[in-house]
Amino acid sequence: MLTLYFSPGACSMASHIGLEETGAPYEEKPTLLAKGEQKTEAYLKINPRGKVPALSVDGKVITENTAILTYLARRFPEKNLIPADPVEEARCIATMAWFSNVVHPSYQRCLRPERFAEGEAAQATVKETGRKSFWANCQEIDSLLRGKEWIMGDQFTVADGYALVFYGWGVRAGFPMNELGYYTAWKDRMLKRPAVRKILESEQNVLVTKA
Ligand SMILES: N[C@@H](CCC(=O)N[C@@H](CS)C(=O)NCC(=O)O)C(=O)O
Repeated sequence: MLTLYFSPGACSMASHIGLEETGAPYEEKPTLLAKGEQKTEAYLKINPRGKVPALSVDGKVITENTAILTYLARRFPEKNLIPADPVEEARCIATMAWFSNVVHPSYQRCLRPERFAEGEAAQATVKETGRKSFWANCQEIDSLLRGKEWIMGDQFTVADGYALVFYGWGVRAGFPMNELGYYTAWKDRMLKRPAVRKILESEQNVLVTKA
């Protein structure tokens, strides 16, 4: 049994989309960050770091989007959710690691500067540099998509669902995402995928709620 712990609007949407794209049955366990549910005793038994997503596979827990998505893609090879060629597979994992290690933290600095510095002035600087980095990262994603259908080229992969998280966050935080032509055209292709649309609607993501 696959059970996904996620919070609507959080980075866990990457794993939620990946799981839905496998077509496999799974159980959903919404764990609402706004209510602090990631810090409850029960959830800390699932992920002691108090973060979403977490995927339980017959009781064994996998954390980190990059690991969850790689696991799902390998478990359901018939869905072609990661390149079969080992070098291309590693490049796909590298892209997801960059999303996790660089892109996600840049957004966190815009949203939660108090986690990175004390005092109003220092936090304002963290926020401003976070905004600059996040925007530069979105521009880099835009160039990664130049001339391509999907992040890895012709093949849709689990990295695509991950990249959509940041597009939504950019819209939510008021960045001019529609200036990023390749990223925006790709986002429109993503919205045409039934599995993607289903998860965006179920999570009430800004990309489907904002006309
Ligand atoms: N690198 C991790 C990041 C996980 C993470 O930071 N999740 C955030 C939501 S976007 C979270 O659970 N935050 C709750 C908190 O920090 O209290 C991954 O990709 O899974």
